[in-house]
Amino acid sequence: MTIALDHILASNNLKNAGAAEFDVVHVNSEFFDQVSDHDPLVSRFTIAKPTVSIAPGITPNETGPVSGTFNLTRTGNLTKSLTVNYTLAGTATVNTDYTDSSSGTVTFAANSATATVTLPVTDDSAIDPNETIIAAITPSANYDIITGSGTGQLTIADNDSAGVTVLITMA
Ligand SMILES: [Ca+2]
Ligand SMILES: [Ca+2]
Ligand SMILES: [Ca+2]
Repeated sequence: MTIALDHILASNNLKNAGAAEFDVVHVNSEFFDQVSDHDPLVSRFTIAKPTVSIAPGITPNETGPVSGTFNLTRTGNLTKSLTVNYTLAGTATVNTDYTDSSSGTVTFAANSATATVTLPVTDDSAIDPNETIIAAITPSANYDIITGSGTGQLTIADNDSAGVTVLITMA
């Protein structure tokens, strides 16, 4: 019996992404001991989806003003860019107390494990302490959200007070 060796070439990224199997499909089963490159070959790769998570970064502050940030992290194959959508909620009002410079979409650059959402704050004159911004990653077929790490919360530091400002001018 002659055995011809068949090869499937796969990159390490693909091979290491999950369980890899290689089989010869014996359609020529009447030749029960035939194993040659005339047989169809099948390769099976189980590709794990990347995981993403979000966490609060810089605390937003009306004084400055200082933009708030959320830091996103991903694991898995980093070689391609990955776009993640998110929603914003909380007691602060978007486009009033802050703006969303990313418009609900943030992209991990190729070969980058982190991405940042930046939310510029409005230094208004309203007394609105402890207003919150809650960002939540939107589920997608392109990634898995790490359980318990799909949302993050920031609190805007206010700089307006109910106190009366008295200006004393010395004669
Ligand atoms: Ca405000
Ligand atoms: Ca203010
Ligand atoms: Ca304010």
